Amino acid sequence: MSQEHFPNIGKIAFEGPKSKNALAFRHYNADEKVGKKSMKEHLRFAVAYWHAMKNTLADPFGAGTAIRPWDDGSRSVENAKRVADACFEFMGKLGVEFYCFHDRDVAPEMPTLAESNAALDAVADHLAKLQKQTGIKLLWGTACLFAHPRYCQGAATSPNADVFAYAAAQVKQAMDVTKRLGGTGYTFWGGREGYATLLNTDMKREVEHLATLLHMAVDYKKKIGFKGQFYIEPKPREPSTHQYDSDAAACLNFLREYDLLEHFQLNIETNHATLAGHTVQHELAVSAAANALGSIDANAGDELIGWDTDQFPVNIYMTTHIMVQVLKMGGFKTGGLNFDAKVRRESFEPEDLFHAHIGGMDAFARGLKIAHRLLETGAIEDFVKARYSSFDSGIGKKIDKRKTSFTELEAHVLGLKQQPMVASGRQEMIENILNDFIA
Ligand code: XUL
Ligand code: CO
Repeated sequence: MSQEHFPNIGKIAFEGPKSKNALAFRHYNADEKVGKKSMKEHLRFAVAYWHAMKNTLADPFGAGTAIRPWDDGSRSVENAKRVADACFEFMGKLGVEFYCFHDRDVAPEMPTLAESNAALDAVADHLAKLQKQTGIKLLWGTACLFAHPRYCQGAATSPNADVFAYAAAQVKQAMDVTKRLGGTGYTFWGGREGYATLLNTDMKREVEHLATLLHMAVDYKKKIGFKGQFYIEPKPREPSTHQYDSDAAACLNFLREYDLLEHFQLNIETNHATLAGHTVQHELAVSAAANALGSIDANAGDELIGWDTDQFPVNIYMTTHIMVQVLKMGGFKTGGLNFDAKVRRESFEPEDLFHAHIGGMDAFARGLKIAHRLLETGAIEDFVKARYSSFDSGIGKKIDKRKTSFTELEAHVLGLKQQPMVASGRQEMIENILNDFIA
């Protein structure tokens, strides 16, 4: 790391809630204990290489605005190494301990697979060096199977077998590199695994091909001895009209149907949940209930814009809801909070990358503390437990244990002296309790 890429910015320090310094943390205090673990152990923040380092901030209506002095835009290994230097300087100053990348973020796509592989290998050597120097680790790697025109009709679900093979080859290399860099996970986001119209699509065949690719990935994982966790990242649409991995429930069903469930967990992204018509806490709860909540792509959408705006998470209610789910499952094991978020097109200076991540980290630090207090007092949990207590004994317990029948239940009801009376759900009271903790 020869040249400094953020010369005007030093190490971001925790200065407490009263600080007026925009380049300081007010709530994220890495080593402060919340319960048994420190904040950094709970939150396991990661920088998303594609957004932080490679996003030009173009949108469908205009060119990129991002000023990124360390990136000359050339498809060279030399440029890729300089971008990596900038990324590690950025993460070091921010105090983020993990990063995530696609193969084509860290290294350029070349005219042939052999050349692309060589470029990626060369950059991976450099990344290994930077990881060693800084202690920063790879949360997960992935392959970009959606940007190149060859993938315009899908990768594993392309109607063309050579394209499928290309995707497999790319995943192979990306897995090799992820293993080499000690990645704790590997993510599959089905970038274009879906369809634009059913009129030209053999859906069953395409979904089977997707399962085939994932089975081969499982085999290859065993073959090379990669110990990281596989994740699937659900998203309902965009770029396709319909994506096969549309939400957590669809992913879990797909994984079960094709005997893949034991090999995969889910990487839940906030705004993908919203696009699927769910809250993020719903998607997290569905995943956790299946023991499959692995990692989180932390971002946010915009209530007024119906597409994947990938904004930084600043809503304390949302970070609280997320951290409640994370704490309830006993915390992350291999996963973490990956900021799959980009600064706005209007926020084009390098410094904006710091403001964005500081905001996201502070919002999650607050969410963590609030969620911890909430769960510790049991204020809401106790209410929920009591709400279902009729299943803890008597006929309820028999239902719970599947030890009864329609005949016995009919007799039970015939013996009741009055109509069943369900207690109030007290939604408003519970919402008020939550507000008290957020205050
Ligand atoms: C796209 C998205 C991806 C995945 C990784 O919406 O979220 O960046 O996280 O491929
Ligand atoms: Co994502």
